[in-house]
Amino acid sequence: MGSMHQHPQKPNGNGAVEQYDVIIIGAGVVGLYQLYRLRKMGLSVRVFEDADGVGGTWYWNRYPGCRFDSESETYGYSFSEELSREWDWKEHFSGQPENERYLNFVADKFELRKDIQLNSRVSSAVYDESAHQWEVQVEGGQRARAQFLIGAVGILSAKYTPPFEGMDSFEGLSFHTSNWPKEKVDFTGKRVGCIGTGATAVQLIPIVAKEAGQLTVFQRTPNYCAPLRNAEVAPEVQSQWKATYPEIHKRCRESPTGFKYDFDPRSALEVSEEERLALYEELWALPGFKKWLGNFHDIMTNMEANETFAEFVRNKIRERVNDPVVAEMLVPKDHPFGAKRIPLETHYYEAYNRDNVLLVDIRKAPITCITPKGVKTQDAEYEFDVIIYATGFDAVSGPLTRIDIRGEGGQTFKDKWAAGPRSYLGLQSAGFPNFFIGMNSALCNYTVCAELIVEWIADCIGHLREKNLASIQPTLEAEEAWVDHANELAAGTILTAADSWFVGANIPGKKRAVLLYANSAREYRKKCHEVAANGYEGFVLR
Ligand code: N01
Repeated sequence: MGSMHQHPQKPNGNGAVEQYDVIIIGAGVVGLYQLYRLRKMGLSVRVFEDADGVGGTWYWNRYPGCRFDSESETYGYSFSEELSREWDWKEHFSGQPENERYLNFVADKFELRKDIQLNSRVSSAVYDESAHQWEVQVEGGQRARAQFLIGAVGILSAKYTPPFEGMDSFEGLSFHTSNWPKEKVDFTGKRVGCIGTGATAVQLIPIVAKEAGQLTVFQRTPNYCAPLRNAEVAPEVQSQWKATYPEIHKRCRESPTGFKYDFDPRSALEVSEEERLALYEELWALPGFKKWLGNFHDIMTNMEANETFAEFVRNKIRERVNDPVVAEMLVPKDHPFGAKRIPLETHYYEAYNRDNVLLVDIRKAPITCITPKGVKTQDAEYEFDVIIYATGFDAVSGPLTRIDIRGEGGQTFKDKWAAGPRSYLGLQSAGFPNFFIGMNSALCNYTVCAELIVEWIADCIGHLREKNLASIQPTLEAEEAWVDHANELAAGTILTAADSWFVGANIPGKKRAVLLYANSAREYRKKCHEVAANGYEGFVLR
């Protein structure tokens, strides 16, 4: 881990307003590269980061088992071949400690720390229309101004904990998975409750189950989980990656999902059942997401095609769980495969074959409150030493609307996005000039499209400065057309067919709206480049 002293210190808030060319909120995957890119252009940049370290998602999510499920050689940055060659990935799907080390390595290698102020949570950002500048307020009183503001806040960073009655009365230890303590939590012999069974819980449950005295899992909706099949990276594979990184990166940039594979162009319904099952078995045996994103293309668009794979997965679950009653509880029946994010797992279903693991269906008997001793449902009370809230995030819009961002005429970003994301290309919102949304909300391997966004924003800022222009924002027409287009695309898929964070349905009261851009990442990249090449078509430059 890099040394903290290289970071600028947070001033006490009584000083003058600091002035930069660009302010970036967040030092995660996007923020770090954005800083590198803008600084190379000779701009003065300040990054404000809430945490006391860099890494974003990989700083906060320290729960056991946390790892990405993109192939490591495709998740790492592609912008520096030197970096790619210097870094050794230990596992094919790298874990949080290594990912945090990687991002710290990046921060050190490119000497990013001197422009990153840690422990600095941005509370508000207000656009000064006459000066074409953003004024940012950091908690504690510090103020800073810049022509450009970039919200590199991550799509899954605003944690959501359901407001269960009595939460504060719990006498044991409790935490949300993205606020996991830095010190190792010792579960030995403990009675542990885990609320939630999304991708996070699916990673931590098998590990906690092995350690804990008793683990009780509270499940509302079962997921279609598929085997990750992680492994250590053999030295010859590492060398092979290093020798071919340019090709690997090119392949990811050109693929429709940012991964090394494409959907199968055939329909699941045009082949014989035998052929279909043969492909399903073949995909199932492979590591990673190919079983989702390398499957017949129409499993994401056609319910009948989808059902052929959904049933295949259900049977795989049934095969792995010894108790048929528990197995049926774990089998999803109320939504299609892929309508929710598919968790990739390692020994998840086998955890339920252990004597010390109990699965509780809270769809049947919902949680009524948290008591000093544990969790109470409609029909029982469970006593715990530790409660884990694996209850997810207020995705995509949450991290932005939680900051008091005020654009032209004092309008708030929160109001602007109240009915769902309103942006052009996912990059800017009309009424908020010079504010860039630095997050990858495309359906794309995170770093792959994150790099696209960073580079697009950097080039755009470069263009404005070169032409001596004061501001850029989308026209309302371009924005409306983009929102309609994004909604139409999603409506043509099965992504809206479940109550998940994809549509904001996991947050009570949040307006249901598509939060992800469901086009092929290749098309998205093409569109972003075209818009820039056509003189920032759809934007107003002043
Ligand atoms: O969150 P989730 P997550 N009472 O929203 C339950 C990424 N990620 O942190 O499904 C009871 O998926 C909720 O139940 P239900 C990935 O994109 C990536 O697991 O709404 N239960 C659900 O079971 C992922 O999709 C990686 O019925 C309540 C769970 O809490 C995203 O992060 C690893 C409840 C929340 O699941 C979020 O995953 C981990 C309530 N009131 C995460 N409210 C990798 O890269 C919610 N729940 C591998």
